[in-house]
Amino acid sequence: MTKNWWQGSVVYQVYTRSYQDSNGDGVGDLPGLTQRLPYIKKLGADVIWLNPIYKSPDKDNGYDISDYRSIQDVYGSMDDFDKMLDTAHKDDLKIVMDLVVNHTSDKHEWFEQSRQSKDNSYSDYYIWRDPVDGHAPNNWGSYFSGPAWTYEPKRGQYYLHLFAPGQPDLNWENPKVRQEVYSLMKFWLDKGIDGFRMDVINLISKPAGLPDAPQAAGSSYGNVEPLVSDGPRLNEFLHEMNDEVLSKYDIMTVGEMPGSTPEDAIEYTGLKSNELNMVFQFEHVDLAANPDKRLGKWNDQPIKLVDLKKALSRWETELDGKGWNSLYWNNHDQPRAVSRFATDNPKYRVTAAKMLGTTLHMMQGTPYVYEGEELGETNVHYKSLDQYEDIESINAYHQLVEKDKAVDGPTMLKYLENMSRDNARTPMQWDDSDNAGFTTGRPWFALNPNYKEINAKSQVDDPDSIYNYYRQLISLRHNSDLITYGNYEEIDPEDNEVFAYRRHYEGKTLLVISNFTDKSVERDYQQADGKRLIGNYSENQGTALRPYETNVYLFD
Ligand code: TEU
Repeated sequence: MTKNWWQGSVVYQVYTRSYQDSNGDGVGDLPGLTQRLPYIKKLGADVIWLNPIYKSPDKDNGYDISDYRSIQDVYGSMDDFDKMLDTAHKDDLKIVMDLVVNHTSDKHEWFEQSRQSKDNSYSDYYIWRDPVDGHAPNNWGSYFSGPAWTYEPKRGQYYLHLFAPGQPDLNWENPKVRQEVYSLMKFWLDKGIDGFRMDVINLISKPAGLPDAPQAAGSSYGNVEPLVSDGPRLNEFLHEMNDEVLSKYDIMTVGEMPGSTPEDAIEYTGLKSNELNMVFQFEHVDLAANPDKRLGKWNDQPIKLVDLKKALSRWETELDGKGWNSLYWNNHDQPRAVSRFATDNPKYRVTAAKMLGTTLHMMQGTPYVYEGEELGETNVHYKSLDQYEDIESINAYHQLVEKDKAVDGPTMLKYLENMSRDNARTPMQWDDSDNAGFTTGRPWFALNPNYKEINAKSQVDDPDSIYNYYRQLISLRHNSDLITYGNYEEIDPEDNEVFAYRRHYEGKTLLVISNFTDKSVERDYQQADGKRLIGNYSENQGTALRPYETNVYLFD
C-alpha cells in the first residue's frame, strides 16, 4: 500500500466564524484561531480544514465568494492569514482551505459582468438559458428550497443556482472558467497551504440538455441531486485539475460529493486515479430521510443501527485497497454527532461520545473531528423559527410549511431541531465564563446554553474527559499501521444493538465492539483472548457490555 501523509492524518475542522473572536466584534477570526492552535495541536490533529474565509456577502456563511484572493474583513487581513499559516506550520499543523467553485457569489465581478449582456467576455462564465413558455427552463429545485433558476431582465434569461439565488453556478463547460479556477487554486497553493476540501465538487458537470428532474407528488420542484451529481464530464474536469494544478504540489484533497457511491468514489480517488485523494460521502448522514419525498432530509426519526452499519461498512469494504475514505460523524452542515447517532441525555452523553469516537476512529480512512465534537457538544434544541439563522433551515420551513403545505409548523420545528445545520454552528464552548470565552462582544449567533457544563477548560486537564479520550484515539492511530491501513471485516450486520468489526493487517487483528444502546447486553467475540487497547469504562467486563460501552482489543 502506497503510504501518503494524509492517510495517517487526523483532520480538525474549524468553522472560523464560530471558533474564537479576538477583537470583540462577536465573530470568530484568524488571530483568534492562531491563539487556539496549541489546543488543536495538543488534541493530536495533523491538519486543520478551514471553512471559507474569503470575501463574501455571507448569504450562505461564506459559501458565496465574491473575491477568491482576499480575506473576508470580519476574519482579518491577508497578513493575519499569513501569520496563522506560519504559526500552524511551525507547530507542524497543515492547513487545508475550502474550495467553493461549483458557484460564486452573485456579487463576484464575473457574475456582475455576465448578467449585463449575452456578448461580453464573462457572458458564458455562468449557466444562462432562455425562458420556456415564459417560465424557467426546467423544473429544478434549489437545495435551499424554491426554484434553481432566477430571471435576469437585463439578459432576458434565467441563470442556474443549485443553492441560493446569490450563488450562481459556474459554467465548467467553458475552458476559460476552468483556467480561472486553476489560477486561484495556484494562488493559495503558492502561499503554502496544504490542500483543499472541494465544496460539492461532484455537481460541477451538468447533464446535457438540462432535462427535468424527478418531482415528488406535491412538491413544487424536481429533486436535482440524482441528476446533477457525478455528471458526464466530472472525471475529465478532475483529471485536468490534477494535471494542471494538484499534481504539482504535495497536498491533500477531499471532494465533498453528495449522492456519490463507492463506485463513483473509486473513480475519483482510486489510488491510480490521479484525481482526488478522498471524498466526503453522504450515505450515513442521509439515513432516516423522510419517507415523504417532499420533505427530504427533514425528519425526527432515530437512525436504525443496522442501517448505519450497512452504510459505513459498505464504504469500508468497497474502497479497501481501491480508494481512500474520509471518516466523519458531523461537520458544519450536520447535527451534532452525540445527539444524532447516540444520545445527549446527560446520564450517558460522555460515555456515548467516547463510544462514537472509538467506532469511527478505529476504521480505515482519514478521520475528521468537527470543532466541539472532541468535547461532546450537543444539538442546541431550538424551539422557534426565529432562533435559526441558517438559510437552508429557514427557507425549508417557509417552503414546506407555508408554500407546499407538506407539513405543519410544529412538526417542522421538531425536524429543524433534529436536523438543522445551526446545531453545529453555535460558537465554540471554551469555558464557563460569559459567552464561553468565545467573545467579549455580542456573539454573532447565540451559544448553546449548556456551555457552563460542556467546555474545553473543564476537559483539557481531565484525564477522563472526552477531549483526552479523543487524544488517545488519535495517538493510537498515529502509532498503528493496523488502524490506518488494515482491512475491515464487519461482524453480525443484522445486530441492531452492537456495532462490532475487525481490522486485519500483517498478521495482527483489531476487534472493536460498541454498544449503541442504553441497555446492558452480552456479546462474545472471543475478546477475552485479546489485549484491551482502549475503552470508555475504567475496565471491561468480559462479554458484558454496559450502556454505550465500547472496547478495542488487539490480537497480535
Ligand atoms: O454543502 C453541500 C450540500 O450538499 C449541503 O447542502 C448538504 O447537503 C446539506 O446542507 C445537508 O443538510 C456544501 C457546504 O458544505 C454547505 O455549507 C454549503 O451551504 C453548500 O455546499 C453550498 O455551497
